[in-house]
Amino acid sequence: MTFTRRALVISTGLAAASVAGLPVSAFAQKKLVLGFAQVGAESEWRTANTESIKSSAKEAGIELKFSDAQQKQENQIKAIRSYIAQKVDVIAFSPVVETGWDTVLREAKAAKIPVVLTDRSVNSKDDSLYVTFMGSDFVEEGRKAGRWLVEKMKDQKGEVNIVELQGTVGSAPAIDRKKGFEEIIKADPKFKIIRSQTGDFTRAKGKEVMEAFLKADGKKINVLYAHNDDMAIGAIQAIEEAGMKPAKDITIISIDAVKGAFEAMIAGKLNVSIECSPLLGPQLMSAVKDIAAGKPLPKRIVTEETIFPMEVAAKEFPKRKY
Ligand code: GYE
Repeated sequence: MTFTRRALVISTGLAAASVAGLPVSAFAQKKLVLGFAQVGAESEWRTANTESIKSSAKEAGIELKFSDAQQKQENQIKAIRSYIAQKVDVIAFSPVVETGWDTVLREAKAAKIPVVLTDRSVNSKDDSLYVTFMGSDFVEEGRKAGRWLVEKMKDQKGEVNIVELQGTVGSAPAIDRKKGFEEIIKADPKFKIIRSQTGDFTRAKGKEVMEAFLKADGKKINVLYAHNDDMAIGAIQAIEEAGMKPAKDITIISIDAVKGAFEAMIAGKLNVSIECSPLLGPQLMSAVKDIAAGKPLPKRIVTEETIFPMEVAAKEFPKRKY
């Protein structure tokens, strides 16, 4: 990610009387149209995120044009171009990867269509290309995972061999969750990441890659760090099929805290899940309305989150919304 909390206080500088060069009244008189270019449907998190965006658009009376890019950047770029051609009022998207967006974002800017980033950010030098970025602090999520592990293993004398299932290559959550986790565990040389590979945030790939890890290292593996719950759930299956006990023979940490993770924790198969909220819809709709009303927005809106170890899973489960 290119910017940090520092950005929280920086406003967009949008003048109250006009939005993207149009008078505010032009927005106020008609139903707002939002074009949203979603990443895909790769995980339980993503499904909950899509549902949050669709239902809150409806509730807010905003017309939503929605597309699913099937985890391909070229599809997202195509969708954004079609929203520009359709002259929507606001474009929002979760960039599948961090880089390669400047051209299409410049096209949106030239067409005077404001862009909101949700969930994932872009790595661009020009932050005038979007109004705001709302979503989680992925580096901090990685740190939380690391801190939980350091505490859990504090009495462990020998080496702690970790395998890592990374998210989509080049995506902000994969880059940042790795970075935050490494930053914490490097304080003690007993922690060693012995293998690290992408499972593309899906159950199927999480299982496949874990099978390969187990084949190569088997009983040597002490810990699995998965960048999301779905990959951890896939890996749990692989661990069981290899005749080992998940969360006992191998300590498992993952991120998102979706229902599937709670079920796994309650069944005693996952040790901890770090929360990452997909419920960004209401926030996005209010940002769309604020933009239309010419209100300035903070450049960065950070989602507040916590962590759920397996010991609290049964108690917390009924309260979970995704
Ligand atoms: O953790 C993962 C999803 O970008 C935060 O994408 C999101 C991540 C989430 O596929 O499950």
